[in-house]
Parts: sequence; C-alpha cells; structure tokens
Amino acid sequence: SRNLVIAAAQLGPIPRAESRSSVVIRMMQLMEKAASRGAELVVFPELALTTFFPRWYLQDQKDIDAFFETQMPSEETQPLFEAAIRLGLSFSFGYAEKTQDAKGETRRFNTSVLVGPSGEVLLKYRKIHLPGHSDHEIWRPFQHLEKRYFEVGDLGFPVAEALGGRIGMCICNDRRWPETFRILGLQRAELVLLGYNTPVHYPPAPDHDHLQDFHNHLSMQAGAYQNGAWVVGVAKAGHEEGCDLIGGSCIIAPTGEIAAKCVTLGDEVIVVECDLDRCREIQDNIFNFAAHRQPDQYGLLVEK
Ligand code: CDT
Repeated sequence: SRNLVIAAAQLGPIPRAESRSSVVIRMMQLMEKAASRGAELVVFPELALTTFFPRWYLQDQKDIDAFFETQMPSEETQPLFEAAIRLGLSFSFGYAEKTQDAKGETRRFNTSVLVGPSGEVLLKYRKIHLPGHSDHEIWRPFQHLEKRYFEVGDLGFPVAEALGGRIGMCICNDRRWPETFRILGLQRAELVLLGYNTPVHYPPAPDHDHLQDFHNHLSMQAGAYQNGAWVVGVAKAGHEEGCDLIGGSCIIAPTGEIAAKCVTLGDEVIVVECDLDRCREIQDNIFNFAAHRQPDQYGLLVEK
C-alpha cells in the first residue's frame, strides 16, 4: 500500500472585513490540528484567503484588486508556508491571482496551488469552468461574477508526480463537469484536490436549492469512481455576508464512497489515511481505459 494521510480543512464564513492575516491564523490552527492527527497533506477551499467577492458587482478596479494576490507567498501568507514547513506538511489552497504575462499584460485567474513540505510550489492550476455571468444582473439577490473578474485558466488540467502519487487539481464548478475528471483520469491521476464556494440559493433555478448538497456529492463521487481516484472536496461554508454556502467537505475513495465528511458549517478538519494503491481496484478493472474505453466513438465530446 501507498498511504498518504490527508486532511480536508473546511473554512467557515470569512466576512469582507476579515484581514488575510486573520484568515491565515485560522488556517494555521487547522494545520496544527491536522498535523496532530497525523496529516501529511492539508487541503483548503477555493479563494481561501478572503470572502467570496464575486457575489458583488464592484466597479472600482482598486476594490476588485484588493481581493487579488500579486505574490505567493506574500508578507501576509508567508506564515502559512512557514507553519507547513515547521509541521512537515504539504498543503493546497485557492486564491485570486493577479499576474503579468510575458507581454506585460495583466491577467487575473481563480487559482490553486499545491505546496510541498519545504514550501515549494509542486503544482498550480487556474480554474477553467468559470460559472455565473459577466454583467450586473440586478434581479439577483447576490451576484456570481466569476466571468467578469477572472479569465479562463491557461494551464490546462496538469497532473504532477508528487507526495508518492499522481496529483491533479480542479476548482469548484469544474467538479460538475465529467470532462474535468476524465482529463485528469486520462493522465492517471490518483488524487484530485478541489475547493469550493457554493451558495445554497441558485437564483436562475431556485427549485434546485434543496439539491445543492446532493449535486455536490453526486459530482465528486462520480468523478472519483469513474476515474478510480481519491477526491478531496473542501468547502468554504456557512453564512457569509448574507449568503449561505454549503458545507459537506469530504474525502472520497476511488470506489466513490465517502470516507469522511464534515458535519458543521464552520472551521473543521477531517482526516483519512488514503491508500493510493486502491486506485488500481478501479483503474485496472471496471474503468481500465486501455481495455474498455472507445475514444473513436467520442468525437462529439471535443467539438464546439
Ligand atoms: N465557486 C463556484 O464555482 N461556485 C458555483 C456556484 C454555482 S454556479 C453560480 C458551483 O458550481 O458550485
């Protein structure tokens, strides 16, 4: 067996006024708790350092950029990296990334990184499926302006050999798309790390509000099973700035079974010893791609 002890570190609500340094302290407390329970890897949510700001239509670029990181680590996030080094932990988390490309153009992405036990970035991913809308839709009780504030990620769906296994990442809305997990599965990912901010209320189809937890787990459990990978899904949960976000953070086995699940909507850690060799149970059998997949029949999947 190839065991990796993994913690899902759910975060409760982060008010707009809460500083990054305060959030970093909360994250470090979760790291300490995870380490005391033997964790080697701690997974945090999407946009972990701030409130989920796409719920607001912001017109002043300064107000928007206040939620973005131009450096990682920065002065405020450095303590997180130091804590992980001290505890000998790897960790992943999401943040809003503002960067300059080779041509000097400013780019903004919804990003996550996997950081190794020496503080080095092992893997970076930029969110590809950006949900919501780009224009101010005043009929909504709150906005979902990811299409306004972020560009579609430009790094594809990379998978890294790291921590004794093959690791991929995706972010929130990505988990609803089978293509996300299949692209990672085709690269033989054994572990998929993902964070999410999912409002209970979905303004375009409010009749589905009671299904949010179901759809969350349905998507992640299907992704795990159909690709024979461990999946760690971590929420920013609870009542944040007048908006209820689902919890349900969980660690899912390659069989699709939930091995552990959070039971609060606040800061909470769950830990599972994940045997990466268990991916073989699925990848060598029912979803043995080489033996059973029929890519010649799937042309439509990549047509626009
Ligand atoms: N953060 C994120 O991607 N949230 C979406 C909300 C629903 S679409 C407005 C999600 O897929 O969970």
